[in-house]
Parts: sequence; structure tokens; C-alpha cells
Amino acid sequence: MDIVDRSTDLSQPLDKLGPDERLKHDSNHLRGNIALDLLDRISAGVGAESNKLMKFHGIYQQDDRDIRDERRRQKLEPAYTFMARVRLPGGVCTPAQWLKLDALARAHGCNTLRLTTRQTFQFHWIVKEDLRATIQGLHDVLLDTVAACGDDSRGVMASADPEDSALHAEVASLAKAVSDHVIPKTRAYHEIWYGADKIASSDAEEPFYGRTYLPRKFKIGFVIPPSNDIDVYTQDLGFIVVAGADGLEGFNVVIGGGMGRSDQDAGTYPRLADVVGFIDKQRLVACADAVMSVQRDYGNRVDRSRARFKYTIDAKGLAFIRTAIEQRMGSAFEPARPFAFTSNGDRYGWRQTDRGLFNCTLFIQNGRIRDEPDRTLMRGLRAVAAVHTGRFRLTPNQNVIIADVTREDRPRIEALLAKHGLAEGHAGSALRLNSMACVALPTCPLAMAEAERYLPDLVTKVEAILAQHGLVDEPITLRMTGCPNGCARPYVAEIGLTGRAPGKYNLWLGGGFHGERLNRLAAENVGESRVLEILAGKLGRYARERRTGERFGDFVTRSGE
Ligand code: SRM
Ligand code: SF4
Repeated sequence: MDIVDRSTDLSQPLDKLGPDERLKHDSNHLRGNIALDLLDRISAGVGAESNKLMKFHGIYQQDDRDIRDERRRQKLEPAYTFMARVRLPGGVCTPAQWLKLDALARAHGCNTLRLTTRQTFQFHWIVKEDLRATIQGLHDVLLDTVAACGDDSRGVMASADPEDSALHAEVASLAKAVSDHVIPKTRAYHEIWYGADKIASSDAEEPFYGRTYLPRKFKIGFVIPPSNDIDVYTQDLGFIVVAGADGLEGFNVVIGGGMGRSDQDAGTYPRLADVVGFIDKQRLVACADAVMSVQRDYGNRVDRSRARFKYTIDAKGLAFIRTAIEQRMGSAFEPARPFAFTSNGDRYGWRQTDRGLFNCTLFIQNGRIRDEPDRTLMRGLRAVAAVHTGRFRLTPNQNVIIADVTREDRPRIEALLAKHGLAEGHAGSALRLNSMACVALPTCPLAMAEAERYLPDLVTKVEAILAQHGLVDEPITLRMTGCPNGCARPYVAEIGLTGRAPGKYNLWLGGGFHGERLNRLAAENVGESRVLEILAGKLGRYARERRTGERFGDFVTRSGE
């Protein structure tokens, strides 16, 4: 396809666009003053512009919100540290990479790793002086944080649930190839974090992104039915795998999904992606380029709150966007092929793959890996990584799969899981195993309420209600976020909770069990007792009145509750 340097080709003058467009444009391809700000020893943080530009490098400045008020009272600057998000297409990593991630977390990340809802690792609490060592440590094992954030294509997801391992391996490698293709090409990352020399070249530094990159973040994911573990309808661009007797044939393409909304702005909303048609596998990269270039050129660069692709589609119309994509792809979409999903959750415990190897999916509550007295997750997974010869696969539900274990190795891995209390997590209720929460407090600057630190206790209280109604084994998806941005994809959950204020949440009910339907607002700005009261009523009726095999979200929707 024809790729142009957008640096000279914006449809409107820069001063008519939002301030972030000017910042990107003038940043010398994401260099800005980052290198200088890293040297500054007066502040533990960086300047506002570096803070924004570092996101393109996968790094966020944060401060400890638990002590923010106290620091303010003491007239101290906020307790700044940094979060770094690893680029890990498809969530696949090797044991050697795991060991390095673990070592870096112990050296610079307060002894904890966080698995995310897009299948990667986050380090929290890194002090500015340790950032380069962390990024260079990742480089030692061929990992980076490029474009894990920023106005670019983010971490590319791929189904982790190993129903058919040969197909999964092929799709995971395509996710990696697409990720490598769509990340920014600037050398800024190498110069700033690895100390690489500047290379003089007359080639355009960003042949696809130009100087202003995308209007907003852009998310791509691959899914292998019948599992919809990646929640494909929430992606900006989703590829639904179509496979025949000879393996992968191509993809049904979906566009325009997104979760983010704001309580204050009625013009923002979650949106499910639309299926636009089928492409054969040879057209994958051309399709990704075409879709992203349409968003690059038509996306809203004046108002960031309307800049996601979903709003571009709604502003221009799906038919217009689809035709623009086809023109740039050089061919039309074929009619979509049939597909069906059954769930967006993970399947726990041991399973055998089509290659005679074994996979074990471990429940990691809200993705938090740290040692607790009864469950030494960090040490246990380190011990597994030291003997494991296969792969680790992170799931979109913040869990981990110890993948490709040989029959001979399985007993010693089982022994390690038992020793460190790792397998016990599976004993939770079906609700707990289908729950997830975003990070929220104390690190997320946007959090208005607790999520990760509160959800386990709330689940325990809901479990008591489930027990009363004989529903403990009923899988129900429950997702909580500390604000309406939707990082745990709460608007496709059967029960969603999004933070409004400390201890207060919006309650959403009726999402589809396999992520096919948005839920609806059931109560606004309510505390725990009201949430439990509402759930007790609905779950009680569900237990008494549901049809055979009917899911909770479907029941709520059918009964108009
Ligand atoms: Fe997210 C911003 C954490 C997945 C929608 N998200 C943030 C930030 C970086 C806050 C910030 O802007 O400073 C959070 C950092 C918290 C912290 O302390 O770590 C944050 N998002 C996360 C993670 C770690 C949640 C988790 O607990 O796992 C997930 C990291 C994914 C990854 O590995 O890349 C995460 N975020 C998501 C998802 C889910 C997904 O992509 O599948 C969404 C909803 C899908 C979507 O994009 O529409 C999501 N995050 C947002 C938004 C709202 C975007 C919007 O369109 O309005 C923001 C705020 C923003 O961008 O302005 C946000
Ligand atoms: Fe932070 Fe809100 Fe995302 Fe939770 S949903 S991590 S509170 S931005």
C-alpha cells in the first residue's frame, strides 16, 4: 500500500489541533527532553512533556496515592515512581525471560510483578534512577517496552487458551509479526534507553506514523474461536481466526471496539466492534496497515476524548470507513465466515495439547504476583521457570499458563506448584475464577475508587449469596475498575463495577458471557451494602427462575431486570 509521511500532510494546521498533536509533532520523533529529565536529580519525576512522551516508550510516571495528601501537607513533591509495561505480543515468554522479569522486579520493582488484561507484565514503583537499568535488563532477554502505551498500536493480543496448540503457535507468531510491523520505527528508544548512537539517514524516520503518530491509542487482537478470551469486540481491530482442515485460512475482521467512557461526558461510550468481512491470511499485514492508516488520517485530532477509532467510525459511518479500508488494502472484504464463541474466561488446571505436551493454567487473583504467607507466587513461579523447558503464556484474564510441559517434567512442576500453594487458587468459586480487577489505587493516577485491593473481599461477600442460592459453581463474569475507563473490560461483564468515588461504584448488569453484549447501568454511585442488596435480589431470582443453561447476563437481559 501507499504509505506516506504524514508529517507534512495533516488535514488541518497544527495550531487548530489539540495540544498533544503539537507536542508529538515537535518531539523529534519521541525524543523530546526525556534524556535530560532523566539526569535531573532535584525531582524524582520528569517534566509534563517528558511524562507524555515516555508513554510511547511504555513508561508512565505515577505517584503513591496512599501518601499523596500527607506529602502535600508536608509541602513535599508527590512520591514519584514509574510504571513500565513490557511489550509481549500474544503474552508468550520463555522461562529465561521470566527469570529476568522476576529478577528485575526484585531489584527495581518492589518484589512484585503485575499481569495485565492485555497479556503482559507491568513493573510498578521503579525510581527514576533505575529506569535505564530496568529497560536494559529487559533488552538482555530480547524484551522491550516500545509502544506499550502512547498514541500508537499497543500490545497485540492473541488467544492464550490452548485448545489446539499448533494453531495457537501460528497465531502467536502472527501476533508478534504484526506487533513488530506496527510499532514506531524511531530510534529514540534505542538512544535514550540503550545509549545507542544517533544514526544519520535521509530516510523518513517514521514512514507510517509521521510526526504526529495516531490520534489516540490503537489496539489489535487475534482470537481463536470458540474462546473469546481476548474480548475481540473490545479491540479497535480484531482478527477472528478462521481455520480449516489444513490449518489457518484467514480472518473475519472486526473494527471499532472500545471500552472507555467518562461519567461526566455523555458523548463518550463503550462500543462493540463490527464485523466487516473475511480476508485470507496473506492480506493480514495489508489489512492492519489499511485500517490503521484510515484511523491515522480520519481520526479526531482536535478533541482527544473523541479520538479513538470507534468515534471515527461513528462520525464517518461504517460504510465509508469500510470502503476506505478496502481502497487502501487494494481488495474488498469477502463475506464473513461463520464463527461462534462460548466464553471469554480461562480454563484452569492441566490439559493435554495436540502435540502430546501439557499446559497448566494458574489463577492469579487480579494478576498480582507477589509472595503471600500461604501462597508464595513469586518464588513458586521463579522455581518453575528454573526447571521449565516450555513457554509461559499470559492470558487476557490476568492469569498464567505454564505451557508445553513434557510428560517427564510434569511431576516436578506439580510438586513445585504444591510446595508454593500455587494450585490452590483453583479451589475458588466459579465467580472468583471469572473475576478481574484493574490496578487502580495506589498507583493509577485516574483511579477514583479501589479495584485490585478490594475485589477479593467483595467476591467473598458475593460468594456467601451464591452459596445461599446454590450458585457457587455457576460461572459468572465479574469485573471491577477504579474509574470508568474500563481497563478490566467491565462493560462486557455480566456484573460490572466501575469506580465513582472512594467506596462508590456504578453497577452494570447483563453483559454477554462470551463478551458479545454490553451490560446496562443498574445502579449509580452506590456503596457495598447497596451493591450486595441488588445482587442478592437478582441472583435469588436467577436461581429460581432461570431457564436450563441460561447464563446470568442473559437472564438479567431477558427478564428486563
Ligand atoms: Fe488501561 C489508562 C492500566 C487495559 C482503557 N490504564 C490506563 C493507565 C495507564 C492510567 C493512566 O493513563 O495513567 C492505567 C495504569 C494503572 C497502573 O497503575 O498500572 C491503566 N489498562 C491498565 C491495565 C494495567 C489494567 C490491568 O489491571 O490489567 C491494562 C494494561 C493493558 C496492557 O497490557 O496494555 C489496561 N485499558 C485497558 C483496557 C483493556 C484492553 O485494552 O483490553 C482498556 C479498555 C479498552 C479500550 O482501550 O477501550 C483500557 N486505560 C484505558 C483508558 C480509556 C481509553 C479510552 O478510550 O477512553 C485509559 C485512559 C486514557 O487512555 O486516557 C487507560
Ligand atoms: Fe486506572 Fe481507571 Fe484503568 Fe483502573 S480503569 S487502571 S482506575 S484508568
